[in-house]
Amino acid sequence: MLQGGGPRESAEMTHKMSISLERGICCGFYGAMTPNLTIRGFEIYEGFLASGDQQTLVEELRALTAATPMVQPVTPSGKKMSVRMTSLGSKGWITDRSGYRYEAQHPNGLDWPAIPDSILSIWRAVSGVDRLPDCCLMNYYAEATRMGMHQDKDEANFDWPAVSVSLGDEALFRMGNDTRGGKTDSIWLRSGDVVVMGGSARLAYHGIDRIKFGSSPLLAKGGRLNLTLRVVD
Ligand code: MD3
Ligand code: FE
Repeated sequence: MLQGGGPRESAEMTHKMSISLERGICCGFYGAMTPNLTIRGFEIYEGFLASGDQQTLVEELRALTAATPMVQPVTPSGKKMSVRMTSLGSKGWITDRSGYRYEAQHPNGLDWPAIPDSILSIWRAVSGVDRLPDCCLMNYYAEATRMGMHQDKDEANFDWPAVSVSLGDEALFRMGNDTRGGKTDSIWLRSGDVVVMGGSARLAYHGIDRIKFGSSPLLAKGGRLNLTLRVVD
């Protein structure tokens, strides 16, 4: 365990207000756009989004996904996942009895909503690449939701990084190796933290062991919302 539950004042000094979501541009930016923690190639920007920007983003996402709601996916083997998911962008990640894949429509037949500029601004600020993501997968963790260790390999080119945004309750994020098993490191991700998975981290096994339900006031019903931005093809 590399980080516990203590305050992260230095992180907040470095990154809070690093982006204004309302204006969609970088401003009020106190330091270099560099992660304040790097573990196994995972670049962690603690406290990247200020709490007002987190609230704005959650409200925007609630409105955007009203017609393409979270669904509880089923694995190809028929097991219900505990996480609930929906997507934004030209492609969304889904799983059902037919397999894991990206699709252009929600299971209800509607196109996924476009990824808003507020989210693309986060990608522009930290990804280090010019191309924009095709998919923003939204994962919702209610109490007792977890995500087992896995790799993300349904995308065409693993040279592109992926970017994750944590909103709401704290989550214990476990980072492993490019093959299953072996030693791992874990960190508590908090609301407003951003993680960039590029290079060796892009194909590393990772998962969410548990959340601290009720630890954040951001989501009215509690729980955690994670956004992952991906280049699909
Ligand atoms: C994306 N989500 O959606 S985000 C997932 O917190 C996923 O909901 C976790 O793992 C969550 O696939 C972790 C961080 C993460 C880490 C490695 C990745 C996202 C990634 C590698 C490739 C693509
Ligand atoms: Fe993943």
